[in-house]
Amino acid sequence: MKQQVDDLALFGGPAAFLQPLFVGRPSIGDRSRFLERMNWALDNQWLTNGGPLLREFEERVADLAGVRNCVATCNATTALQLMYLAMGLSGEVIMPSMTFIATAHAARMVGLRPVFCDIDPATGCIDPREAEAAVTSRTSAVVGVHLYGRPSPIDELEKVTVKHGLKLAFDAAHALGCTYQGRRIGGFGTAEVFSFHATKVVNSFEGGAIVTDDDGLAQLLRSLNAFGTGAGGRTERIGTNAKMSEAAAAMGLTSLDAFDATVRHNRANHALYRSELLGVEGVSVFSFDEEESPNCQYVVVQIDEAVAGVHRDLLMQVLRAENVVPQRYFSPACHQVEPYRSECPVELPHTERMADQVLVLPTGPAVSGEDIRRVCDVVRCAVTRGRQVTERFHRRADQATASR
Ligand code: T4K
Repeated sequence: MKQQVDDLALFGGPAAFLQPLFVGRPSIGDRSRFLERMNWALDNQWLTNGGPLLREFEERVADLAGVRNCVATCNATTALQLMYLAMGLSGEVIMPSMTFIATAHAARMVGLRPVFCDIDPATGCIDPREAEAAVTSRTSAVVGVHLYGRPSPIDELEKVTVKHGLKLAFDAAHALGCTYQGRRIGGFGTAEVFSFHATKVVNSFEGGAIVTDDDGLAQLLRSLNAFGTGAGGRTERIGTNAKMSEAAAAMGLTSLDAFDATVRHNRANHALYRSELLGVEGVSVFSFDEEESPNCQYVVVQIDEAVAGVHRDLLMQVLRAENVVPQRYFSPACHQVEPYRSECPVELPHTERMADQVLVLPTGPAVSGEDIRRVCDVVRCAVTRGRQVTERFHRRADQATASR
């Protein structure tokens, strides 16, 4: 137990963990099943270009998302680019700034201008009123992000986009298996994009997918995904190569096999973090509606320095000294980094506050209840003695400067 500031590793105490405890350890599933699938691909010498493993992966993702079509890609960033292109977007696209930079960069990569709007501070997701206020004659679409798996306010966004004749799509990178009002994420807007990066709840090493109920759009996406090839194998348009390989699909299928168990584990981890940090003033744990099948792949806390006496960045240093490796998803927010900061300066107070406070703590199949108790022990010690930690840290830094 960390009782005093002296017990913290940052100030000379023993580290809580011998090995680093990471956010985003991959959910690998049954390794022997993965190797079986790989052996099968090698035995049959079919490694990419729409092989059987890829097709099975696409079918299972479509089922999980409750949609007719899934087009798997080499990663979600490229999937976003293809989705934007296939939707025929132009000019400006309104999106939240509280997201991974890929949501915005993918738009820029295909010649669109991301226009950032503020979030609802209660949910972290795009605020539909702010989205509507950002509409101009150049706007072609609104892109919502289901932040950490919490669904965007889809109904309200639909109203805004219908009213202004805009398209609607979602970056659902975090939201595999989650629902909105009981309906599975994947079938909203024109299309949605999942990520299967190594750090996601289902991983295919690197991977992504666009899911949609629009069969024509899916056909166009398949073509864009493979050099602009049409159904007869002829080149019909400009396209790229963003295909998912059989090796990636083998990993994706194996990770999907483990999906239910991973989510059960994540939910238990999330509940434990909540109970361990309950009543620690200045720390709030981002919650999920249990009725909406949250995958709980991220445990997100917000540190209110005014109450805790310690800033999120210093708490992060405290944790790192203990061999805990948290992440600041998403700080800085998109509008706070180049090129957007210079090109389209904008103030988004709720986003900026959240970006200043947010910290993602380790979870996933590799993180046990005992690990979580130890992480929370450090957080409790550092936050309940927040002012002391801050003073001590600055005093030490001043002494180091003076002795130079
Ligand atoms: N939209 C949204 C809303 C997203 O969050 C993302 C990606 C995208 C779109 C684009 O999806 P992809 O194009 O990537 O499919 C990570 C991921 O690279 C990125 O996929 C993810 N979001 C983002 C939130 O996080 P980093 O820069 O934090 O990754 P890295 O390498 O620092 O790893 C994070 C932690 O995971 C580390 O503490 C170590 C651990 N880790 C990582 C890898 C790669 C492992 O334990 N094993 C591993 O193999 O971006």
